[in-house]
Amino acid sequence: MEVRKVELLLLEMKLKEEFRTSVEALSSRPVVLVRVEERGGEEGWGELVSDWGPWYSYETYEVDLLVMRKYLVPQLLGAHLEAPEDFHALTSRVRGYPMAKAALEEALLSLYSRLVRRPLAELVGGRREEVDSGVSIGLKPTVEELLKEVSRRLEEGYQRIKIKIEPGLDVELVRAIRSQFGGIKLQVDANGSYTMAHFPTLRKLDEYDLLMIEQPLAYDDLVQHAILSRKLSTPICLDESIRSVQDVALASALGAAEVVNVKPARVGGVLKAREILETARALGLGAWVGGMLESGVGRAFLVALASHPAVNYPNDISASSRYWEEDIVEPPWELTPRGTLRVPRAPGLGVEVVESTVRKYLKEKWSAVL
Ligand code: OSB
Ligand code: MG
Repeated sequence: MEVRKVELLLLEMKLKEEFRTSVEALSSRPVVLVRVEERGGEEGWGELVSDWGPWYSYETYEVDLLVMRKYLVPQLLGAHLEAPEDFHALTSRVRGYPMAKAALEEALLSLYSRLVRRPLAELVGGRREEVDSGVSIGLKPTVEELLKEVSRRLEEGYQRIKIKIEPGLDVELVRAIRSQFGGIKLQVDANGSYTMAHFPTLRKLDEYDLLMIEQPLAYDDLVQHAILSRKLSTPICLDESIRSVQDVALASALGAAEVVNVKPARVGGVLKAREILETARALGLGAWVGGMLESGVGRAFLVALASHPAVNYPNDISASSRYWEEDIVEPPWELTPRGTLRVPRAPGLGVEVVESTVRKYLKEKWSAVL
């Protein structure tokens, strides 16, 4: 496969509801779509998920656009790739910027899927026909609002609830949810906002039979997670701390986590994410696929990846309607009555990008042609 043209489309997509975490409050997302076109005219799509600012990761959409245009796209244009895997060797001189690489790798992967007429899921070792859908709920102004949202999501059929927490907004929320909704599948995500000084609070959370506590401590501190893990019975899940296969091996050796949240964007692509899933399984760690509030384009890759047999918890992959009034793909991603999303069998994304909707949200566009 040889890419002749790369287009980068900057969209701004308004979220239905503000999404607040311990690191930011987000009301819209910068969505950069990558469209690659091959010699024969076949196309592929990917999505850049980096944020307005360097809050969750050091990457931002503006910096990533620069890195893509100046360093990654010029290496890709005209290069002969046997398979999407070759993209990683081709760009290995570029250190870091996993989200920028993931966006381009996804576009190549969906292009390749169309060229060889095999579904995306199959290309990443997926086996399932449906993936288990959970929902991630942001911090709310009041406990009542949180309970209303949990109730609505359970009615919609989501299999498990994840809530964001931060110091001061934690035990009370979990206690309220447990008393109103009983033994539902429930987990919390702190986005690294606690330290061991908060141990008494974390110890209290340990009493609520949570599926896991996600990224309680700083992203760059595996040792403290290992210490915490030995003191709690609730499994520790790592998100921000895991950027590579080596990080999973280290976390496992230290006993810093029992579970990993695997996000293609955070680890440099869907193929990298697959390696991490397989490493986690080999080391006896649990795993599931996390999200970055993807549009319908990025969601296709999450769904494909979550069909991998190493996934053994519900995923942060919700339906289009949880995020957007109008998604940019047709059909939108919809929840089945079983609380799952169906894994498409059609090659490419498995859904169509709706150009007229893309145009509505479009702010800027760049293209590079060979
Ligand atoms: O920490 O998992 C996270 C969204 C943006 C950045 C970080 C996180 C999240 C989510 C949302 O929790 C998951 C989703 O529904 O896409
Ligand atoms: Mg997280």
